[in-house]
Amino acid sequence: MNVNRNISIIGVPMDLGQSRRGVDMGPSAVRYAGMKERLLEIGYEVKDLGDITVDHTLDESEGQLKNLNEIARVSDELAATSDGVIKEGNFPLIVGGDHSIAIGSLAGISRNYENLGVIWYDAHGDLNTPETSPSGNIHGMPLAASLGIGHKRLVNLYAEGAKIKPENLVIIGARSLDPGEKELIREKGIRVYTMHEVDRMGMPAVIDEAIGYLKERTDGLHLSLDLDGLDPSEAPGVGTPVMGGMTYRESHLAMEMIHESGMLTSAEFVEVNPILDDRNRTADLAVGLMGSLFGEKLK
Ligand code: 6HN
Ligand code: MN
Ligand code: MN
Ligand code: MN
Repeated sequence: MNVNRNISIIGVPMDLGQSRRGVDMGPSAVRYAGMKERLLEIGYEVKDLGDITVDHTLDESEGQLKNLNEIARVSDELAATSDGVIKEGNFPLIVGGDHSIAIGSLAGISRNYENLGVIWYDAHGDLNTPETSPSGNIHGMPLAASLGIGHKRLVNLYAEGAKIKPENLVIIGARSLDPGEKELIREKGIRVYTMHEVDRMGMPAVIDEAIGYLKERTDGLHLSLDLDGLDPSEAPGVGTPVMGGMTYRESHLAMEMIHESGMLTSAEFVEVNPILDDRNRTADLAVGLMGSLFGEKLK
């Protein structure tokens, strides 16, 4: 039901936004798991644009922010690349790398919409600022930066100021929020379905409600899927696992329902770390979820 049948894959082998090595191999692992073939089989035109170059030798920190310079440089390139993909009329499918890359994807993608909607499928809120971050890891900050809050290098990346609006954002699966993130959620009135709501309402009601809410106010929809949104028993290859996550079945259903909405205009899959994985299981899972997101038929 996605209108756009032309997918452009962008790999971003970024590992500077967090502290576990190996997540830079995420794009390779996901390609190895058959991403392109899977999408071709469903009937899409698929172009793999290859990887954006990341210099892993750098280790420059600015105050509380680890590796700020290289992350900002890569994000800027990713922003230009994803913006270009949309301007060519194609669907950007971005594969990480750690979640700091979302700063770049949202900066580039949001240029093309008045009100870009975002579904953030994650155990975490990624709403920290240099002041509230417990770790200094930029992968915990991309949503705050995209909302215009945080270090000016990240906030003003590719274009000045906020890239998305708090009312156009829905977070699903949160179960590890830092105190500053909770405060920001309250202050901005961000819609969050924590695991409590997922358990209580059930995934179908969560997605129905989220889609209904976003449909009224947005003109594009980006899915940012952090594999740690799923339970670590099903997605072990992630750097910051949190128990009590969404299941394989709930996640496939969520992807199928997002597909059925016909609203999806871009997507990213992040935090696959093959070094921490069990025989590429998490990359296989990511590719399976892409199948559902892009409308693979069960019968
Ligand atoms: N992710 N809230 C923690 C931090 O360091 O800011 C963890 C962030 C995890 C980020 O998984 O994309
Ligand atoms: Mn590295
Ligand atoms: Mn995340
Ligand atoms: Mn996470």
